[in-house]
Amino acid sequence: MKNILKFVLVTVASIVAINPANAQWTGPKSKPTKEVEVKYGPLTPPHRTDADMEAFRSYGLGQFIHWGIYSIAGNEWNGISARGGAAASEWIRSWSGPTAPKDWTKTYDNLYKQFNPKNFDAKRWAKQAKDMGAKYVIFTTKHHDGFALWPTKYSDYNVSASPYKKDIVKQIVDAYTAEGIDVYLYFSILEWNNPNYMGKAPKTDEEKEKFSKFLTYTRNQLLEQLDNYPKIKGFWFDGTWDASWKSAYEFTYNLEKELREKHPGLIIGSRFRNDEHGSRHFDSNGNILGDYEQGWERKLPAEFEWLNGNDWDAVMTIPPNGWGYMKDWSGIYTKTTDDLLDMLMRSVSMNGNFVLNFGPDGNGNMHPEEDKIAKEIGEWIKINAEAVYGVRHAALTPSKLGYFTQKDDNLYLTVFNQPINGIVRIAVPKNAKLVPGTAALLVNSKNLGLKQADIGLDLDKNTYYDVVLPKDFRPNKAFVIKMKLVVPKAKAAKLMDAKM
Ligand code: JFZ
Repeated sequence: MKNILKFVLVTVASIVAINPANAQWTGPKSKPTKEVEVKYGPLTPPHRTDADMEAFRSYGLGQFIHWGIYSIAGNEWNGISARGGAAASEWIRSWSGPTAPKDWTKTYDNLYKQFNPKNFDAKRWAKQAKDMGAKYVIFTTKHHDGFALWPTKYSDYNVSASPYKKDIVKQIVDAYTAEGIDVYLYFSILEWNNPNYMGKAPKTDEEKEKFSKFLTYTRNQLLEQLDNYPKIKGFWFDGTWDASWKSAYEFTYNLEKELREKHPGLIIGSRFRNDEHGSRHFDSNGNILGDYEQGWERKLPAEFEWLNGNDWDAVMTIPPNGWGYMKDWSGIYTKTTDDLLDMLMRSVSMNGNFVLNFGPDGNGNMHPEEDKIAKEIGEWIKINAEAVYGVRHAALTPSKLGYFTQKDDNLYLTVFNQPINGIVRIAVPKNAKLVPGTAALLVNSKNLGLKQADIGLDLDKNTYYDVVLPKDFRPNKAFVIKMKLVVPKAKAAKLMDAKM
């Protein structure tokens, strides 16, 4: 009887887990109501407090780089655009339909013979990232096409077979580390052209043998990366959604353990593995699988509560989609520096990191628009760094004007929407132990007028503090107001309410 009950529970749990409506990683998450037995659950506590994890928590801004042989194409071939024919520029190998060039897959799989990025200079990229204000970088060591940018011993399809020959990953790790930027390696599990890889869960003995070879290969490559690049801080896994990988939950559990033992402090997000019921990112009981939630991709949480107190980062493209180099940015909406700063501050105000993607071209140059955006973000952060790094979510009513961040008794409001009356009104819960005492602009350290406002809203739980902006203060970029939090002076006088 007990066994039957367990079977029913487990079956229901796995149906729930594979239902596409539940496959959504983002958005509010409800905790499962029934506890299920989970053997292959989290390997680390939900809120690590070691120095590496604390560093992750204070990064604020990161840089993502998608670079590989897809960068040679730039989302087009012989002047014909892959838009509409391929899901994204780094997916161009799977270009199909009427616009796809003849024998395209074959052409693509031979592109490595042209990979010779003559302008590649890891130090230049690292310097740019530093000037932009990035505190970590996530670099694609191998994307879905399987081409390795390091000289792996476990596959010939790697950079040493290209005319460029040299180890790219090593140059990235060294150059970024030298700039004080932490390095995370992006690693795609799934490989499109590996004969031992399959999407479906292996069934026959032959399939099982093939896939177990693939698993061994994956393990070898990951251990090799830890051996070659001991300075890295973490892995950013991708391509882990296929049934084959999901069926290998025992292997992936042991592999995660092995990686962590080999490299203490290693940070791994929730996109690496699933439990034995097929539940990804969070196990069947809603516990996070990994050190931070890794499901925020090209979307940001609307509400802090959705995050359930988990660490997280969001990765973002400048174009709507497309992570690899795209030569042609015309006719699509590309996010502006203001858009991206807004997303950065929204993320850090909710205890997350914001990771901006760059897709350099086949010669090793960033897109000119990326250069411009990196420069503008850096200029803004230089002035407002205090509000960006090492800050936490502030437990205040969200402001319509921008985003709050907090560090000890410093409260920051980054204003994106300029108030028409020149007053930045801050709602503070009436029972708050600390309230704004002084206010100043970060841009010039000028003190601003601050007074308690008394407005009548029925059953209002807040009291209001008005920061008065200088008369002719009309900036054309977001600005930060820094406030010192103090113990409130005295309770407001008791006023009589009408009896009705
Ligand atoms: C993956 C890759 O396929 C893509 O090329 C890029 O590297 C990106 C960073 O990661 O894309 C995904 C993965 C998961 C989702 C969407 C895009 N998802 O589940 O929403």
